Order: sequence, then structure tokens, then C-alpha cells
Amino acid sequence: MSVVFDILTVVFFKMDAGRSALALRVLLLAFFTRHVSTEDYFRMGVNTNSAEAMQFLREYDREASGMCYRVTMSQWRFVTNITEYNRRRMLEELTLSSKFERLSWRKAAAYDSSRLPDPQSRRQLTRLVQASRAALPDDKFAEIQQLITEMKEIYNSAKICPYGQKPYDPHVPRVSYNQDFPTNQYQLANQPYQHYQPFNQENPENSNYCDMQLDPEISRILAHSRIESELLYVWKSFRDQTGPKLKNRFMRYVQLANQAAVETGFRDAGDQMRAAYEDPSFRASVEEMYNQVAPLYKQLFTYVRRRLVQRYGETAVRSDGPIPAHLLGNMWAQNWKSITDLVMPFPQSPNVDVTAEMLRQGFTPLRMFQMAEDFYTSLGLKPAPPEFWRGSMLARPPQRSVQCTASAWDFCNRIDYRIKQCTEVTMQDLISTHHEMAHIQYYLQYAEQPQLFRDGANPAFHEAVANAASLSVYNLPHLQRVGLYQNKSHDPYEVSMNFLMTMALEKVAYLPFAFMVDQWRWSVFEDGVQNMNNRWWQMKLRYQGVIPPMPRTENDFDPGSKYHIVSDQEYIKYFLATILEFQIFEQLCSVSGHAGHLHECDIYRSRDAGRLLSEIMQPGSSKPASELIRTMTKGKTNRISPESLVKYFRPLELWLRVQNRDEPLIGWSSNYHDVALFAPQRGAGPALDTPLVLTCLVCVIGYLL
Ligand code: X8Z
Ligand code: ZN
Repeated sequence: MSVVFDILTVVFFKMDAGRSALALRVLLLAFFTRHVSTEDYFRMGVNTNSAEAMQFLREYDREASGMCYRVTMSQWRFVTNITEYNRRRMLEELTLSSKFERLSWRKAAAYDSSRLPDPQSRRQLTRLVQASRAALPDDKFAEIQQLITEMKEIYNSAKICPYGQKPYDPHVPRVSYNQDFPTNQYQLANQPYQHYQPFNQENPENSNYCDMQLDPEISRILAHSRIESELLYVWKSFRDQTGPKLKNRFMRYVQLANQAAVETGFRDAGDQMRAAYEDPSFRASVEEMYNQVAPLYKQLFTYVRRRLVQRYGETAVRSDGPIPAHLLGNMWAQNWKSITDLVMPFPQSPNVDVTAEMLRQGFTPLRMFQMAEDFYTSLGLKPAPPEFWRGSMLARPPQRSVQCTASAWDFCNRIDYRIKQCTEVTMQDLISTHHEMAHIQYYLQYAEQPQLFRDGANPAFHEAVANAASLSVYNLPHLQRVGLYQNKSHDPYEVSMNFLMTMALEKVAYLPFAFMVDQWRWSVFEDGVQNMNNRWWQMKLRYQGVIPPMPRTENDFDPGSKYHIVSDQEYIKYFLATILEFQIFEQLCSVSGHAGHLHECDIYRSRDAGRLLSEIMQPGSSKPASELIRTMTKGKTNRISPESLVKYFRPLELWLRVQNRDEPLIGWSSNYHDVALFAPQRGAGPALDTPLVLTCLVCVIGYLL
């Protein structure tokens, strides 16, 4: 097949670059690329001079590392000191970097990488060409980048008014918002649940009324409020402030992303995103993984639903139906850990939280990072370099505005690595500290690889490795070993079930969401932008068993409430990472000699576990993920498998089965009313089964424009 492809490529490049030739090229390439294998289905050039190609790669490596350093530094300066000046500097660097990307892409795409004798150079060229949108003409490349920037800005500036009050009207007296809130265990000493600041009657102009952002105010309400009408209000208001403003831009983005993908040799932008996984049956593989974890999810779902019925009543939650999305403690119902208080298996036994003990022992952010470093060096891995301790931002600095989301940074010069985290002395931040330090360890391990391989083996690996390490930290034996937890008089079985429930609310509940996001995105790239909101909710219902708490129409654009959709970040990696982290964890436990329950394994001080981690991290993306999984599992498999995750939660699953034994239905059944919440009304826009020919016509017109 690649011969056919070669001939077509040569013919196409000799064609007149006029519009009709381009359209024909796009259509024919799209047709033929359906029939080639994943290894060689992106566009290739005709230059077969391998010495020249290798020279190009050497120069690219040096220049790309330099460019990456400059961009990363400008981004770091901006997020750790948000000023207009730093924003402008960052945008300038990003513009330069885009130009460099386009130039390098053109040079790389001119080579026929399949003819290079050196497999590593072939792989580098493939990576350089296949993930980029640089195949677009200049104006469209600039347009899609501008669209993504605008969508992110709209999303980040979304604000809503406090519950129960209309937008500011100077003639209407305001009441304080600070009423009726339940107190609960999450009001930690140093991280109180902050009520929204009441309206400032004296100085309305300076009041931060109608200034509630997703993070932290709206998220905190969804996590902690148990007042249904309030949950509903914030759920809807955030979607009102995002979706409608984003929908048109998103539609144009789909069109341009697809054009870029087709011009690079893919069927559509989803096909291009999936290529990073180097698996020709990737869609079937992930679907199979979803099916393997679905029985466990349905047990958890059924148990949680019963507790929600007890809390909110049958009118809010049907006892065999899907769960309304606003009751699960999170804007997207993706992570249910904030409703732990409602579903704890043994409320009389404690949930593991060592925050109070950390405070008692006088922990500081620095000490937390030193503890995380000690975790990795105890495995025989590398200490953080002096530049890390000099350059990182480990706590929120006073008197300057910063972005607080925790992240780990590689400045691409093999010297500078940093973490940005507004660390507070809590257990959650202690876990996050170990997670971010695992990313730093990954960077240190693959530092000697060329720039194009300084990455995870596939997009899921970085998160998976970081989470696998965290599994060994948020773990009763480990917390005991480091002197943060002593089980005094509680039943160990009850403490274990409470612990596993907390983990399940974070990991198991998350899987169907992490799975459906890109199922939806791929369907939009593949089938077009009609009925996008309906299709979003169809998938939410089918995979998560979640329905909207109020009617939704195509005027809404609920996928736009998720940052990764509007910021063009693939999401399936989080699904795979959540599965892979348990697989890696089990292998680490096995080489460290652990016997017993998987959820009680601690790899601290195991040099063998460290060696295995190093074997996973050192190659970066220079080898296919399947090869690494084969090595890691000692030849047992080369695929990501949910077996370890299922094993980890097995004790909880058994407990859930007993709890659910009298339930008429494990899972959910949906009725006409559920579906009517989001199904399009008859005559209101194109039907779901719009003829393919019409869709194609729209595409062709799009390409011609
Ligand atoms: O986006 C993130 C991190 C950065 S990698 C903040 N996460 C996903 C999400 O928020 O949806 C972490 C968990 C999944
Ligand atoms: Zn991470």
C-alpha cells in the first residue's frame, strides 16, 4: 500500500498548487489513507538522502532545545508572575516558536523517512511530522492557533454571580450569601471552605460580586454544598457562561483541525490524535478496556446512587435510573471524591487523612518536597538538582499574582527543572508533591535522549508513572512507615474499606468520564458538528449513567464546560493513565517482593522497584510503549490492561456486591424522560442521520474556502 501512497505523493506534489488541485489532493489522500497501516500513513516527502536527513535532525535537536528553553522560560515567568508585560513576552516567544515549528515541519516533511537506514532517526522524523498542524497554509495555521487562544481566554474568564442573587442592581438591597452552609470534615484548619464573600454594600464598585470563578469558588460549592438548588444553579450558570460563547469558534476549530489532519495524511483530527499510540486497533482496544472496568464501575455507581437517593430523595434521583450530574461533587461528575462523606462504608471508622498529624509535626512545603525527594532516592533514583531547589515555586508567593495549578517543568536544557505548586500543609498536597516530583524524575531519567524523545512512551505514560508512585504514598503502610499514621483502635477491615472507597471515588468513578470525552471528540471530528450537545449527553448517559439535571438544547454547548475540549488537549490519555498506573504499580510491587493485598503495597526503599521505574522512564519515547510494557511485565503482555486495577479494588468490589445484593438493577436504565432532557425536538435542526453525502459536501465546501 505504501507504494501506492508514494506514487500518489509524487503525483500530488507535481500538481499545480491551485485550489481545485488542492481539494482533489485532499480528497484522494483522505480516500487512500483509509487503507494504509498506522506506521506510514502520514504524509511523506520524496527526499531519500539519509545523510542530509540525519544532519537535519542534529541541527533540529540543537535548535528545538534552544527554542523550547526560551518558550518555557517565558511561560514560567508569566504563570509565576502574571503581568501584562510577561504575557506579551510569552506571546512573542510563542509566535517565534510557531514559525520555527512550521519551518522545521516543512523540512522534515520533505524526507521520505521510510528510506532512512537508522530506525531512531526514522522515528524522530515521524514524531516531528505526524503530530503537527503545520501542513495548513499560513493563514489557517494562524487562525486555528488564534481560535484556541480565544477559547482558552473565554473559558478562563468565565464568572458567575452568587446563588440567590441577581446581577448587581444598585437599587436592590443585597443579602449576605453566607447562609445555610453545612459544616463538614473538609473544613481543614489551613484550608477552610470559603464562603463567597458577601456583597460589599459600602463600596459596590469594589465588591467581587458576580466574580465567582470555576477555581476555586464554583468547584468548592459543587464539592461541599448539599443544597440541591444551589448545586443546580452553579452547574447551569457555569455552562451558560462558557458553552454558547465557545460553540461557533469550536465548530471552525473542528474544520481547521480536520483540514490539517487530512493534509498531513490522516482521515481526520481524531485519527491524527490517536496516531501517538502506535496501535492500529486503538479504538477497539480502549473500548475493550472500558468494557473490562464497566462491571466494577456499575457496582460503585449502584451503591452511590442508593446513598444519593437517601440524601436527596426519589424525586431527585430515580432508584434504578441514571444520576443527575450536579449531585456528584464535581462540575463534570468526573471525580466523586467530594461526596465521600455521603457514601463512606463505615462512618464510625476514620477516613485516612494525615493532615492534622502533618500540622502537629510542623511540616512545611519545603519539608514535603524533601520527603518526596527522599522517596525517589530511597529507590535508588536521582535527587533533584540544585537548580530545582533554586528555581521552583513551592508555595504561593505573597504580593504577586500567580497561577496555582500544580505542574512540573522541563526547561529542555538538561539543567533546569522546576515545580510550581502553591503547597499547603495537607495530605492531598503531600500526595501531589510526590506526583509532581515523579514528573521531575521522569525528565531527569530521559534527559540524555534527543529532544524529540524527551517525552513519555505514549501520552499516558507520564501521568501513569506519577500516579503509580503516588499509589505507594497514599497508602496506610507507607504513611505508617514515615510516621504520619498510627491505627490506634479501629477495625483494620473497616479502615481499609473506607480507604478503598475514597480511592474508588477518585479512580473508578473517573474511568467512564475519561473514556467518553474523546469518544465524543472523535465522533465530532469524524461525523461533523451537528447535534453536538445531544451526542455529548448520549455518551454521558451511555458510559457514565449520568443525565443533565435540566433540559439541554443545541443552544447549549456543554462539552465547552471542560477545559481540555476547548484548549485542544487530548483526553484519552487520562483514561489510559488511570489503568496503566495500576499495571505499573503491580509490577513495581511484584519486583519489590510485596505479598498480600495490592492496595497495601509500599515500594519505599526498594532498589528493585527503582530499577524497574528507571527502565520504564529512561527510554522516553524512543521505543514504542508496547515494547516497554513487554519489558515491564517480563514478556507477559505488551498491552495496557485493567487487570491490576480490578485486582486492587477486588476487596471493595466484594463488599459492594454484598451491599447491592437487593438492588433490582446493577447499573442504570434510562427512560423517555431521561433522553428527552437532551434529545433535539423534531424539526429543530438536522436529524442525527443526516445523509453522509450532505456531510461530505459540507466538508468539501469547507476545504475549498
Ligand atoms: O488536567 C489535569 C491536570 C493536568 S495534567 C490538572 N487532570 C485531568 C482533569 O483535570 O480533567 C488531572 C486529572 C485529569
Ligand atoms: Zn501529572
